[in-house]
Amino acid sequence: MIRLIASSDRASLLALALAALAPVGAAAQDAAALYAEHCAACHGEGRLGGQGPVLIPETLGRLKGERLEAVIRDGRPATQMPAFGEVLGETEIAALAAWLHEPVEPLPVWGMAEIAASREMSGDYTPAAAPVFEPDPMNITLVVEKGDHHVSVLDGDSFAILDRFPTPYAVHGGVKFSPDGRFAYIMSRDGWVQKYDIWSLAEVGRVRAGINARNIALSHDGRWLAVANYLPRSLSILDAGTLEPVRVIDVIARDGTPSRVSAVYQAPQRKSFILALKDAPEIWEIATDPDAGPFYEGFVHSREAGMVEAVGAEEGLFARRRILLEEPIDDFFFTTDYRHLIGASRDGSRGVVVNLNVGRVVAELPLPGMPHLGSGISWTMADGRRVMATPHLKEGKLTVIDTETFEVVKVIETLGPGFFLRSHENTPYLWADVFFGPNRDVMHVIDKQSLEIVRTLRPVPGATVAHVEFDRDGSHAFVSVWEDEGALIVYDAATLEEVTRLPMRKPSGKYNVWNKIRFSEGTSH
Ligand code: DHE
Repeated sequence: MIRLIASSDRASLLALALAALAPVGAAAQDAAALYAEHCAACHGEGRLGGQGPVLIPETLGRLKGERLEAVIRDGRPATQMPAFGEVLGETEIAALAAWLHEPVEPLPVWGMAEIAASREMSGDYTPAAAPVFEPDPMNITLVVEKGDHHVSVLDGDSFAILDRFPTPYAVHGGVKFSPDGRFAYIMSRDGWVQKYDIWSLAEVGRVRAGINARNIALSHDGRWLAVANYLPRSLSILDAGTLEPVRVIDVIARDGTPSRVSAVYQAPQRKSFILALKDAPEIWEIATDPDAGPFYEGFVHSREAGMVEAVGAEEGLFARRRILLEEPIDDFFFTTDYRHLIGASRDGSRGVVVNLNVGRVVAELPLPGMPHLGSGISWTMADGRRVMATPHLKEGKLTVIDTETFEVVKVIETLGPGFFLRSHENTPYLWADVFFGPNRDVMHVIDKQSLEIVRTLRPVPGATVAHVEFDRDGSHAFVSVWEDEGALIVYDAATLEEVTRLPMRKPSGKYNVWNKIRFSEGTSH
């Protein structure tokens, strides 16, 4: 579905565009003029998106140099991005690609007014009184198809697709569900948040909560939806019912440095959001409890063990608490009781354990090879020990950690670095993909007790397989063949035999309503 920036924002976007197009040399001028002529109509005058995606360094990421030039020259198949190879010469394409990686300055404003103006509620949406389908609404799994920016609604019993709807561009991070499992919230890297009614199989509406966003989290009571932003440096809080903005919190470190928010997490037992700051050695906790008491009353926990200093009188809903660290950490794994988190050190060599109650680092552990703690999952061993496992983005191994002592229990060697881990309380196995390198077409199945690989699946030789979700009772595992002409493969989770294969366009994350709202063991939250 095509979405255009609201007309009320055009004036400010034009101002931004003029700033972004400010001359910094002839090449830049030329590139800016080329952009205005050929790209602005779809990607916005200020490069902040429109019918096409945002084109700024933060969203382009690794798409740079020859890869970006190739997209401009050849277009993108199965999208509305045309090939400009016949209109622009090689020098012009190279200049344009280089210019797109220049930051937009000054940083765009995206506050309450801009968010509110972007909100679009679906005119034809009527909430159904009961699910409009027969199957169990708690056994629905949403499958994000990155290939053509859609979500498929999968019935976990019959494996039928009940609906397939368009999403904003470049959905990232976990889809979140209202506590009753009825509504789904889907976020794109361009900052759009889409609300979908599973009972009605219909979009409720969408709103742009940031310009470059990371992920979303729903409060413990389902009332507030927090959006972590890189651009601007803020946390946007929306009313989860209406999608109206209720608060934009500028994320400014104690020393005055504005910081990107790497991610926001729901901490249900704590009745709070936990924020990972990218550019500051701080963790923030934001209360989602209107009665948040002295715990939140504006205390800063200092680097010295356990000392606290009062800095204000923040209390009640959205009160903020800072935890000061020696260095920024992000990509958090939370223990089941939300008392501790493990974060990854910036150099990707260590895990840092923070006790959220006392607000300080209580342990460190060796985790070389860039642990991907956000994908960590936990379970209980036969001897009663509660453990967690994390993949590593740069090494072919999984590390299993005791979550009481924070000691390494075992390092499991795999056929390459993986991205995601998944399990379910009713299955004896955890499933670990290999996402990078020559063996990215395999999925390891590992026994949760012996910690040995019991099967290595290679369903489509040469095709990336990644990310697993289970149905409600854990009897089936859904695996993505992460390719443009990809598929969702359904496995019997006990026999590990293939049950069926559904063609899909680059399926990525999959989210089962029941497993997510019940915080199923084996799901990363
Ligand atoms: Fe993700 C979840 C961060 C790259 C696909 N990713 C998350 C979450 C974070 C995160 C903080 C947790 C969100 C939540 O649960 O709400 N991801 C990052 C990065 O920092 C990183 C490494 C670099 C970046 O560009 O942002 C990164 N992620 C990727 C990809 O390249 C992936 C494979 C493809 C994509 O869509 O961009 C990717 N990330 C995912 C998926 C989830 C996710 C599918 C949800 C997993 C789940 O099971 O909940």
